[in-house]
Amino acid sequence: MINIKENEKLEILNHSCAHLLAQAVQHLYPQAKFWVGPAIEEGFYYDIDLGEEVIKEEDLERIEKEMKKCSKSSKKIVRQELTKEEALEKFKDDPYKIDLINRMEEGEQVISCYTQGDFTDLCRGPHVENTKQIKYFKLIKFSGAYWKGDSKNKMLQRIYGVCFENQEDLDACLKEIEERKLRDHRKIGKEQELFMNHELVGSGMPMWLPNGAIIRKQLENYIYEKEQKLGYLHVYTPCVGTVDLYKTSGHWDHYKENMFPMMKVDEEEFVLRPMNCPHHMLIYANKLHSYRDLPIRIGEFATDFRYEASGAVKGLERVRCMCQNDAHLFVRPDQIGEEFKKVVSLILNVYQDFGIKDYKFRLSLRDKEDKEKYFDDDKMWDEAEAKLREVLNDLGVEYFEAIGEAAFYGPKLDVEVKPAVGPEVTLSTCQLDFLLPRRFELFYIDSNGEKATPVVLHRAIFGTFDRFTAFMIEETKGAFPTWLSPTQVSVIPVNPELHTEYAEEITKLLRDNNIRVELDNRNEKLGYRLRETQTKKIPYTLIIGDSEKDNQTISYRLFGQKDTTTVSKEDFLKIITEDITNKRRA
Ligand code: TSB
Ligand code: ZN
Repeated sequence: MINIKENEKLEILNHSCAHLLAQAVQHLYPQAKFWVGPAIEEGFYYDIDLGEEVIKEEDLERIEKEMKKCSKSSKKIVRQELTKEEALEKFKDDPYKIDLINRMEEGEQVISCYTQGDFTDLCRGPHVENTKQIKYFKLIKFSGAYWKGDSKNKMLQRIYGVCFENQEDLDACLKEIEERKLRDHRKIGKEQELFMNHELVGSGMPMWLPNGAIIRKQLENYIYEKEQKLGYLHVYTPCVGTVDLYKTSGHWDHYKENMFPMMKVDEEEFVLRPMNCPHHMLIYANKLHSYRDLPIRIGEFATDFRYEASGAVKGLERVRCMCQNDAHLFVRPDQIGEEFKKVVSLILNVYQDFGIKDYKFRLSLRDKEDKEKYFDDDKMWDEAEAKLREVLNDLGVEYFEAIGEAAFYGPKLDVEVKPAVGPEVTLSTCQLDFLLPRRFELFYIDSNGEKATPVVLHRAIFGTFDRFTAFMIEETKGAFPTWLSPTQVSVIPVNPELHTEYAEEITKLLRDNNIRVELDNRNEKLGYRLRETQTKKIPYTLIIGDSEKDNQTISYRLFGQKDTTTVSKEDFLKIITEDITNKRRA
C-alpha cells in the first residue's frame, strides 16, 4: 500500500481532503467543532466534536456525498496569515482552536488559516489550490478518539479516509483495504474458533479455544526444543510478585502506569507481574556463579499482566493478559556481542521456519528528556546504547532508530511487523540491560577471584504467544501450514453407509501416528462436506470411495486445489509426515 507520508503530493492532497471532510461535516452538523485533521500513512483523519451525536456507518455515505458537492463547487482554497491576537479573535468561539493557538509560541510560527467557500480552518498547510482537485476519495471508517489521546478527556469522533490523484489508485487502495479486513485475525479467529473474549472475564483477556490451543501448544513445543538445544534452562515462576520486588527492580517507579493496581493479602502487598525479569534475577542469585558458568540463560513461558488502554486492546495482538516466550541471559561483558548475535540468529532462523519475510529491525533508544520513564543514569545509557549500536553494526543488520521506545532499563532491538489492520507492532525483542543486575546486586566470581556484575540480555523470540499467533493468523489468512493446523486431515467417505468402515480404519491409522484427523461421515452431500473442508482451510482432504476401499489406497486433495492424488496408505503417511517435519504449507 502506498505510504501517503512518503509522497509529498499525496500528503498535501490527503490533508486537503481532511478539510473537505470538515467542510462537509460542518454543513451536515452545524454544531460540529474541529480538533485536528492530519494526513497519515494510510490517508487522513479528522477528530471532531459533534456534541451528543455519534457517527454511525450510514453517516459516512451521507458525509461523502456532501464532500462530493463541496468538491464540485470548485472553491478556491485561500491562505491567510494572522497574528496571534487576530487568530484568537477569529476563532474566539472555538475552544479547540483557541487551545491550538495558545500552544503556539509567540513569534515562532506564522499562524495561518485556509478558507474554501464557507469553511475556514486553522492550518499550517500547504493545500491544493481548488476543491475541485480533491476528487478521488473515500471515507473508510470511524472510531472514538479521546481529545489529546487522554481517556480523562471528552471522546471525539474520528473519521478516516483516503484520497488519490486518480480512480485506479483509489480502487487499488480500496481493494487492499478489503483484503486486509478479510485477513484480520479477529475475524478469522472467530470463524475458525481459535479464541474468544467474554465481558465476564474482561477486556483484553482472550480465552484460547481448543483449535487455538493446538496452535499455541505447537509454538510452545517448537521454541522450547530450539531453546533447549541452545542451552536455555527453563523455569516456572508465579505470575505475582510483591510490591517490594518491583520497587527493587525499578518497575514500581518507571513502569507503574502499565501495571495492574496493587492488592493486599494479609499483610503482603502484591502486584500481577508485568514482566518476569525480577523473578529470573532472583533465580540467578539463588546460586553462586563463576565466570566459567556464564552465559546462564533462564527461559520461561511466562504469563504477564499489563494495563493497556481499553481502546488499544485488540484480539490476540494487544492484550492485558499475555504469555511471553521470555528469557534472561546473564552474561559477562565480553560475551555481550556473541550472545546478542546468537539471539539475532535465532530470530532469523525462526522467521525462516515461519516464512516471515516482511519485517524491520528497530533500534529503540531512550528519550534523554524523559526522566520519568527512563532510569536516570546518562553514563550507563550512553554505554549501553553505544554497545548495542556496535553489536548491530558488527552483525550487519539494517535497522532504523526510534527515540523514546527503549525499556526503562535499557535500549532494545525490536522486530516490527505490520498487522492487517492498524499500526506496526513489535514481535521479537532483544534488550541490553546494565541496570537490573546492579539493582539486584547480582554477581559472579571473575577470573581474579573478585566479584563482578553480569550484564543481562532480555529477549523474547515470539514476543508473546498471543501476538505471534495473531500475526501468523494474518500471514496465513487462516490457512496454516500442516504442522500448525488444528485439523490436519479430514477423512470423507463418499457414501457414509458404504465407506465409513474403511474411512474409520484410515482415521485410526493417522491418529495412531499423531496426525490430527477428523472423520466427516455425516449424512450430507459429498459436495457440501468437501466445501466445508475448504472453508475450514484443512490442509488435507481424503476422499474415500469404492476404488480406495477395494485397492486399500487413499485419495487426497490439498487445500485450495481441485486435483486428487491416489497413493498407498504407507505413502500417504510418509507424505504428510514429511510435510509436518519440514513445516511446509500443504
Ligand atoms: C523480553 N522484560 C522483557 C522481556 O525479558 C519485556 O517484557 N520486554 S517487552 O516489554 O518488550 O515485552 C516483550 C514482548 O511482548 C514485546 O516484544 C511484544 O512482542 C510483546 N507484547 C508487549 N505488550 C503486549 C501486549 N499488550 N499484548 C501482546 N503482546 C505484547
Ligand atoms: Zn525482561
